[in-house]
Amino acid sequence: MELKLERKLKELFDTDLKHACREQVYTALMAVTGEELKDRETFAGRRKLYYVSAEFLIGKLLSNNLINLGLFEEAKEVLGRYGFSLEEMEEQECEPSLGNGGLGRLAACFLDSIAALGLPGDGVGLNYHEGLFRQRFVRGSQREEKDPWITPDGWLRPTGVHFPVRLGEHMVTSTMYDIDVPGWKGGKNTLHLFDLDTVDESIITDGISFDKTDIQRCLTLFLYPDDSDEAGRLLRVYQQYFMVSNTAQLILKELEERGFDPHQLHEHVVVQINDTHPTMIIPELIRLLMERGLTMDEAIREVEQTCAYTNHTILAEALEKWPMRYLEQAAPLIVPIIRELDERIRTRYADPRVQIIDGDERVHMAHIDIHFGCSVNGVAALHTDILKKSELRHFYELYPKKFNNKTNGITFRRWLLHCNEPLKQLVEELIGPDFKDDSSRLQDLLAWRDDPQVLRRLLEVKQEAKEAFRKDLLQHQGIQICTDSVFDVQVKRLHEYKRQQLNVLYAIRKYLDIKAGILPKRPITMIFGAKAAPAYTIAKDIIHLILCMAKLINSDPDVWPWLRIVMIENYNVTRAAKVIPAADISEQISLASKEASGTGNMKFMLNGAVTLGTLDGANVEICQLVGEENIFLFGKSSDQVMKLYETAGYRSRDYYEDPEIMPLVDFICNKRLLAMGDQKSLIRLYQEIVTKDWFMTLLDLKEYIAVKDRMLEAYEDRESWAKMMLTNIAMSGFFSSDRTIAEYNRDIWHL
Ligand code: 26V
Repeated sequence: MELKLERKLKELFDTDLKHACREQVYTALMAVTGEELKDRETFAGRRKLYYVSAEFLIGKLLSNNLINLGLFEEAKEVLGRYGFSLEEMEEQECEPSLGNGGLGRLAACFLDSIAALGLPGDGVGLNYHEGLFRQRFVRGSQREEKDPWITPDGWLRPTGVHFPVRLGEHMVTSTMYDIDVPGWKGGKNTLHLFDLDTVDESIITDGISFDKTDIQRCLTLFLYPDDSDEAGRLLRVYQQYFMVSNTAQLILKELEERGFDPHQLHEHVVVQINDTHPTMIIPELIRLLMERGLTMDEAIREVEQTCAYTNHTILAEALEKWPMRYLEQAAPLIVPIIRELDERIRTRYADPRVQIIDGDERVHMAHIDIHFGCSVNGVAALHTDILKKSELRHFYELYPKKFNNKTNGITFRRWLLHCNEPLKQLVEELIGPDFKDDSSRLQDLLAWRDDPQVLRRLLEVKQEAKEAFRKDLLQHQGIQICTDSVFDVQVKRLHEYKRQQLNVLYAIRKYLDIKAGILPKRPITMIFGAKAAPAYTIAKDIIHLILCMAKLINSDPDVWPWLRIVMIENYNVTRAAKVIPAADISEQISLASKEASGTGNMKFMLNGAVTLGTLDGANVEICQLVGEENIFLFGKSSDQVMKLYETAGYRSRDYYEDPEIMPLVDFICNKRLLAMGDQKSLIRLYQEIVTKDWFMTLLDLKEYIAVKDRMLEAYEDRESWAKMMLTNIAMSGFFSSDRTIAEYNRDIWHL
């Protein structure tokens, strides 16, 4: 490594490690790492996977790549010897924000695990120039800014691959860019990101606004452009068709290059459709196979056995149903195919609930996937059960064998080995290095459950991570926090169903207690981090409330020594890797039945935080693994919640009128808060909770407060808390994405 860095510095800057500046060392390190990657062999096999996804939230790659190349320790050592640190190198790397949250991060973890297991599988998506958006807080509210990430010394490589794509009335030519995905023990795969050369950043005006009708100049500017208006929704369909037409052409090109016939597609190719965003790959592949001489029947048969679909949400508003006229405008070539597929389903099944095109000429994307794919999977046991018995039950009755569960996972390379060095070291010292290859070995830690010395060391490791996060927050936001306080963390996308508002109501409760002289045993630091979709008004109102509460508390010397609220600005993968190791309490408080899985919950568990959660998503499996004595549960069950929806049995006002609840909700419109913030926003949020509260915040509020208080109490018995931490870490092995991917391969991909 040292020699290679020296050579690179000489070649690029005519300098050496002794004299180079930080920027030069960074450039050289990136280049050397890139060359090591280039030399790696690509995985090959009889059948190849294409993981198609509108999002890949890959995060910064330098450390990740060094780890997978086996050069991490060496790089740290060499840099250290010359007065540099790997952290300061990482600081210089831009984070690509090519995802919203869980779904995109899952895709990135999966790529890592596919390569770790040595399976031939590439990711395919879009090369958004400005990512999602960069979040800034201005006068207590979220502002969106563009977030450019493409730099000349980055990981993105142009390829000579181009495809013609018919977008609406125009033919365009794509360019494919590649990012290497190294395996943990050698080999590599590729993430292919498609783009249009005509895309023009200069059309962005004021924040993230641009002319959404100028398709050739805006197509891949942003991820999920605001779909609150028609032009935004249409642009999304253009993006989706562009993504899948390129993917389909790439698949057939590579199939032919490998010497196979399009008639053999399913024997050599499998396509995993990540949520419904890539659904149009089904009609597009059928179309292209027919162009290559297959009959429609043959083409459908091939594609059916090639494509598999993952569902990531049961929220009705998130299940895509595109008006047929959007498809006619953006993707006219596949419209006749979709109509034909719809006809075939109509002749097979009379039930209107399983049709592809509904009475309003809307195309139900998930229905295409289910009828014309070979597998439908949910992402946690509870989620798959709900799909089977409720959301997709009419389909489950038709195709029981297609349905299967694949509980999500996370890559331990990033979410332990990289982000929590001290914990990694302690674990390795206790149980040896085997857990790095076989995460289930973490269970060996249980042997130390009753060892006071080990438990003390675990607490010290946590303290170290809290200290590191304190510094990070001070450096990035100028906010000071106290590491002797409890770190209570809720970081995830902002959505009403995730119920950040429930957490804020707890903060209000504590604030009122402290003002009344009832002090907590120990100071509490409540840490939030969340981006809200630009057009999601109530989500932005919740951010505003959090920021107003933070300000109110900060300006009140009665309160801030006991309670702090911090909101991480521009929460992303990089910030996640800093805050998760530092967390004591992991807030997983979605309304039961609504969070398909969650993956943050797994990252916290692995890093020794204790979960405060509802029995939702993968929390259910966390609870089964650690036992009820090592998790803090509250709230109505998913069955009870679904019953309430069915019978329209929840009225938030009934709960609001409870004398314990009313003052907390009313506080949102308290005079001091209104004077401090945006009245319209606070009143709107108050009204929403009192009159609607679609995600039933008030239903679980009292129990949440009681259980959280009990949890803070439990925190004071440091040794028994450390036992809970240890149990959580020890049992988290199941949530390695290596396990998840092995299951996908065993049951669906057969690579
Ligand atoms: C999408 C949309 C789009 C329109 C507005 C509202 C809305 C709400 C939610 C979504 C979710 C899209 C799918 C998604 O990101 N699902 C997440 O997937 C993760 C990986 O499987 C899983 O852990 C999360 O529980 C699930 O929410």
